[in-house]
Amino acid sequence: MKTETGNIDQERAVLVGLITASQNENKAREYLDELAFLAETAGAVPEKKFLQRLDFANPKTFVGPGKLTEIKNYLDESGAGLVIFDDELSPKQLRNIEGALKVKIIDRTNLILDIFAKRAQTAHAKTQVELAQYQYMLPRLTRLWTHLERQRGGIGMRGPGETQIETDRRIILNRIALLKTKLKDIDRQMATQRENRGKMVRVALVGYTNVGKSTLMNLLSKSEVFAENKLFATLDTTVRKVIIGNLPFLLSDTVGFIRKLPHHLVESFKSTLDEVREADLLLHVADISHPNFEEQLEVVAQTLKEIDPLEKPVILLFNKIDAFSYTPKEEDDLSPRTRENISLEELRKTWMAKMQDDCVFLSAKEKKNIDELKDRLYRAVKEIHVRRYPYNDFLYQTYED
Ligand SMILES: Nc1nc2c(ncn2[C@@H]2O[C@H](COP(=O)(O)OP(=O)(O)OP(=O)(O)O)[C@@H](O)[C@H]2O)c(=O)[nH]1
Ligand SMILES: [Mg+2]
Repeated sequence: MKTETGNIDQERAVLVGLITASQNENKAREYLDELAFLAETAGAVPEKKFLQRLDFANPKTFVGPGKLTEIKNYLDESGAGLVIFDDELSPKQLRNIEGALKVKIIDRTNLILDIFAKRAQTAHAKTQVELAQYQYMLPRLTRLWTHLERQRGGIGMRGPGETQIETDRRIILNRIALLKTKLKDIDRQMATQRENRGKMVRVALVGYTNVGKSTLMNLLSKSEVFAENKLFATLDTTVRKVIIGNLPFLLSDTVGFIRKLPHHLVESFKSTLDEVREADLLLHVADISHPNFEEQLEVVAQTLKEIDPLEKPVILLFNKIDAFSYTPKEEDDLSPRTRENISLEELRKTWMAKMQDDCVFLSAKEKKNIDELKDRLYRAVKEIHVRRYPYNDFLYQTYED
């Protein structure tokens, strides 16, 4: 389907975010960096960032009128053709901002949907994304039509009649219903497939996007799952059989999470996430070299709670220790310690205590501490197996060589 963002490939982009009571300047900057990474993943070229300090977003134009003029002046001078906002814009905000800036406007939700649409490979992922896109589009229909009118160069032309919008709404509602039925059918097929996998212990890799889940999957299962330095490299779940020390289990690689994952997307990706829901053990992967890894851990924990309120055993995997850097503090420096002043060893102690040893610090890329990971994984899978088949001593004698 035609996405609402249109083609933003190679488009020079301006990014806009807010500094609020709950989002200090450092956080806001990190969020804009993440937005820039998202924009690049979608093919745009971010070239300028605007931040404004506000208690809450302006209900009419997101930023205040002064900032909007500043952005407009920049656009006029530079010729950049795209503005990306770091939050979901209401239909009203979108319309007003578009009217004022007269260039293509997209928001964070729209950008994520666009990336998902580009990356979707299977019929399943495509259907899920299309559903999310239509759901996003529905309340914004009026704007879509005004958009079309303008493209036809109809200055002063009358907007589309209510009936036109109504017809279009009905078409989209029908399409949504159809996609939902289609997804239900696919879900049923996939549930059967999962049942057919038998009673093997199931382990799922979960985590923020770009932390190295697929790289770990490839390492553990010696398979070739697509991994690269872009956001949302993985959309479809891959399941592989892995054997550690003669103990077989199923390992699945899943879609990465992100801050403010569009609600519709979580909804429509529910079946992809069944893999997570039905897992016996979760391997929560984090990128310890990322300045914001602790918040990323929190975002993932929250999203997991939404998907699956049942508490599952979790092992935390702190990946990318090879890329971890820190600056030791001078002894006479009395300013408060920041994340940059904390060593890997200190982090390890803190998290080991917090997780009661249920964590492993490793590097998937440089294959550091992989034996420790395999050992930890073996013990965890075995524990689940023993609990499930308490009388199956025979199996255990053969598994433990
Ligand atoms: N420095 C370093 N980079 C790593 C490590 N593990 C993975 N990477 C890199 O991190 C990037 C993302 O890796 P992926 O395995 O695609 O990450 P993912 O979590 O599957 O990402 P999504 O599927 O997009 O959610 C790639 O460029 C990897 O090469 C590591 O241990 N150290
Ligand atoms: Mg991946």
